[in-house]
Amino acid sequence: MNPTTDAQADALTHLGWSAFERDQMSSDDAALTPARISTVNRRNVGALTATGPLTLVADPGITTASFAVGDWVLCDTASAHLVRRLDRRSLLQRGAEFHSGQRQLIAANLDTLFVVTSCNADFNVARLERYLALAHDAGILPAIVLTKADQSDAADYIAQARALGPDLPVIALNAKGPDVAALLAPWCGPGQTVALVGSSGVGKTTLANALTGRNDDTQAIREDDARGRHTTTKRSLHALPTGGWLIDTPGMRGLAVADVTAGIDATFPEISALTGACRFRDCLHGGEPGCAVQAAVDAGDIDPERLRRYRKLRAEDAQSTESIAATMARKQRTAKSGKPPARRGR
Ligand SMILES: Nc1nc2c(ncn2[C@@H]2O[C@H](COP(=O)(O)OP(=O)(O)OP(=O)(O)O)[C@@H](O)[C@H]2O)c(=O)[nH]1
Ligand SMILES: [Mg+2]
Ligand SMILES: [Zn+2]
Repeated sequence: MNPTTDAQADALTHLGWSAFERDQMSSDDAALTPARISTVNRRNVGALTATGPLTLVADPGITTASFAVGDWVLCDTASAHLVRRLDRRSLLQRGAEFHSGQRQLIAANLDTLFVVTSCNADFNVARLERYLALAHDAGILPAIVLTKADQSDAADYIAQARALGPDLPVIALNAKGPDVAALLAPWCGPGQTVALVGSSGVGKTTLANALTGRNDDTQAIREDDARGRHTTTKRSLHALPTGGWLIDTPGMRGLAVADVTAGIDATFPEISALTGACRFRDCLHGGEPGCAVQAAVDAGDIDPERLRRYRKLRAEDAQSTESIAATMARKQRTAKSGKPPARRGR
């Protein structure tokens, strides 16, 4: 069974392999090699094994979109065939389009999510809360990284980010400065996997380069509105000299939530702690009688803006969750009847 030597076992542990993955292997898998996906392409995936990188192809009919960067798979190295994917410790995904009933995989087996924004016009509390909801729902520790602290007074941005949660790490820095690795070291230790997410131009690749020692492309943002130019176009996994792993991602344009009710509740703990005390079990906290949340707003204990954003996310989530359920039911019906799905617009 692979790994065949101690050195290979060490190399696998270095890649982030743990008891969680090992326990999923059976004696039938003896001839297969564990590999961690480093890039997902249209027709194949790039992967790292204990003995080096490989390009793998899955069975016909299995779309590579069903794999995420960070995934563990078992492969046959001789044929470069991806045999099966192991269960994930965590999976970060987003609603692909508003209410489309589909989700897009962002990264798998993450320990920490660096939600990157800048001390400029990119900073948006509602968007940060969306990222936090996705991370919390996936059981991934979020941290807010505030870049461009060298270009303006960061104090107000730091205060707004800190207000998003008592246990939420907030790190303000200059991504081009000398202390990036030291500031982010607590989340980059051996076996740890972190991903950088955020809008285009916030400095994800600048941070990645500082942490990995690579020299991937970065590009200046537009002066007028601080928007980036979508320089990074693919997700990719890279080794850190600290023994951890880092996933850089392309700037995200939209961030829909879908089926992340628990994540939204975890993002707004001061609100979700009270919802059980509302008179109606399905209270939407929008003026119903006996609403404990509204009472806390009236008493000045809950920020009304937080409640407004919570309700908006919950409503969007409910609608997307319904679309997902409908899509799945349709797929199941199709699978049973053996008929291809009806084309849209008919
Ligand atoms: N002064 C300063 N400039 C920064 C900082 N972080 C990033 N930049 C600059 O911002 C621009 C955009 O940085 P990138 O690293 O390309 O941004 P990105 O998030 O990877 O963008 P996409 O790949 O498009 O998603 C570059 O010109 C960086 O040099 C920072 O903390 N301070
Ligand atoms: Mg980039
Ligand atoms: Zn209520």
